[in-house]
Amino acid sequence: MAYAILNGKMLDRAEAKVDMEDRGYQFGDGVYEVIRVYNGKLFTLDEHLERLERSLTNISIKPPFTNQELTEMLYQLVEKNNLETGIVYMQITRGVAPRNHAFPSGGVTPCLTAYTKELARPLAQLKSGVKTILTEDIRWLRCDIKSLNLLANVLAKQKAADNNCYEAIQHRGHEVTEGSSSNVFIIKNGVVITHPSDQLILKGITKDVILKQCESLQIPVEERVFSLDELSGADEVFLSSTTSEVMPIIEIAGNSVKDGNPGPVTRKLQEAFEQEIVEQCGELKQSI
Ligand code: PSZ
Repeated sequence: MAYAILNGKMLDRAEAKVDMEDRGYQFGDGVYEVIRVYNGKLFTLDEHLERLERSLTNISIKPPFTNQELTEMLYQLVEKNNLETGIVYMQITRGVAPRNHAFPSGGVTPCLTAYTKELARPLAQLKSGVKTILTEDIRWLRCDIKSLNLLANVLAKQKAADNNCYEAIQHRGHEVTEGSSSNVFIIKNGVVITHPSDQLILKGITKDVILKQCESLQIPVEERVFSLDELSGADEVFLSSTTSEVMPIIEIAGNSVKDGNPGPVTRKLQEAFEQEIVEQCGELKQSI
């Protein structure tokens, strides 16, 4: 049997039901996190819980549980579900109330749900690299909040899928922001360049791990806006996310990145990322 968490209680997944007037369902009025599990351990859990807290604060939802309580709950969930390699999905909405755009005046109890899913590392793609398309970034101006409102991201990802691509790289005019569910990095003359973590992108946990590793590997980093021209002229391009790790990009809108193979700096960062997984979660059965 699979288990899920609903408002602090461990339930049979099939029994864990939410009211149709939950504001997450009606307005997307909530935030979420996806956390990677390797060897039954939650990778960069503290960083995810800190970001969740920030997202909640930004939309004026008082955290219904402390990070300590969440840590205990999520570990119980992973153990109950015997999860080795996969993800934990967790969301918190403002709660259930009669439909009205403004926050419920009498107060409302936030609704926490969490479940797990088995998911292998995308090893074949981590080796080969992936293809991408370009699409205009039509999202709102608070992309730093990990909001449940993902309609623009969903449409962008579907456009990628329709073109047999792994990801859609978004841009505001000539400026590249991020993928539909990932951060984007380019490498030019040995320098790693990626969009600053401002309100136009999500401050990826994976991005931050990679930036720290660049520092220890003495790879120069420029966190600055870069253009579509810089993207197409890059030596190497990769994307990062909780499930995609350090994913080489070998094609953008039908044009190959350099010779169409993952480059040396990307490979070095993949290796460093695997080392970080091993340090936090123990030995991996397979590596890239
Ligand atoms: O399973 C999946 O496809 C996942 S798990 C996490 C993501 C996708 N994406 C997170 C994300 C995002 O949605 C946007 C718009 N930008 C960047 C990221 C990367 O964030 P981290 O590294 O925290 O997962």
